Amino acid sequence: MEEKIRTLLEQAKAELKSVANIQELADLKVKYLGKKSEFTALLKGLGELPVEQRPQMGNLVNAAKVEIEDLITDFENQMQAKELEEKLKKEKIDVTMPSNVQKIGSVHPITKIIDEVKDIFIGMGYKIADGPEIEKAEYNFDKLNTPKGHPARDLQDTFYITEDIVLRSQTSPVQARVMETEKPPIKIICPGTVYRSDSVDATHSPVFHQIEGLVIDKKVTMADLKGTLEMFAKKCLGENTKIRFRPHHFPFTEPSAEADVSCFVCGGKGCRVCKGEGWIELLGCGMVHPNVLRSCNIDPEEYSGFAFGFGVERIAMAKYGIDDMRLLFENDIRFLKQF
Ligand code: 2U9
Repeated sequence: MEEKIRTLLEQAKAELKSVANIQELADLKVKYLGKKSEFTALLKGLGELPVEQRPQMGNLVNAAKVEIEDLITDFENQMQAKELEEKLKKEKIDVTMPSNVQKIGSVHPITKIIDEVKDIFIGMGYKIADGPEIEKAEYNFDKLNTPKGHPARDLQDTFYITEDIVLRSQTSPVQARVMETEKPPIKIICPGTVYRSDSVDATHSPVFHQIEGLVIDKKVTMADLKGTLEMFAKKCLGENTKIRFRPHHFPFTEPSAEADVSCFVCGGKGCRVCKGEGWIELLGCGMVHPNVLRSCNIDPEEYSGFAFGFGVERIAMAKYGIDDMRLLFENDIRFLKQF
């Protein structure tokens, strides 16, 4: 029996050497250590031996089984380590490979101008106000001293949804709403999209963007308006920028003015951007009309204020040298990626 145990052990060791994969190893384990293995048969046959030989033979069989089990376990560990190593080698990432370039968008020039203007006015203590684009005619016109019959209300110029509801033609209704709900002092700017029934060409679009500002407090004067807009022009277009005011008319301000800035390309000498003028029209402005204050429940005897407004597209076109407004709305990536 001793001989048989030794032979089985040697046989198992020899077979183990030629095992090629985990499955073959599992088969080997069943063959030598399983219920139907020769070792199990030997253990079962111990009862046929003389009583005094039984413990010794039992020990020999069990020792052989433990030896085979240990060898199999070692072999199993080695195989698993080898497999892992091969897997890692196969899955190795080449960090020097060029990556797939992610296309990252850029900020639209209109948004850039709006962000810059917001920053400048926030720096001067203003708040940003927002309001509906579908607006009551009452807020778009009546409260802004533009009663029924006024030429600015022409059906040809504004998109009417009903007789009383319009797509706002300016962001001024936002200011009217703030005046109604908040007590002065008020210092706000209102950037937003506005709509006018214009045909598309190089300088017009039925959808465009405006930024309007409003300051209401006690003793606000035209000097505050001029100082504020001069400061804004210098911060927006450069410290050497000059500003001039020309009388104008708006229904919601009195007196009203248009403001021009010295050309920020040629400094005032005359060039292609300013069309040889040396000046570029920047915005409209004025002292808020007493009728507007009254219609928004603010007493014009106690409070006064100034307002201003400009079209963002016009500023973007001048600043970036864009000669056709349509480029700002076509979303052509070749145009947009320049900003
Ligand atoms: C309230 C009272 C007064 C806002 C103002 C302008 C002058 C102005 C236009 C310039 C070109 C807009 O883009 S544009 O068409 N705007 O000239 N806007 S004063 O005045 C207000 C606003 C709100 C309650």
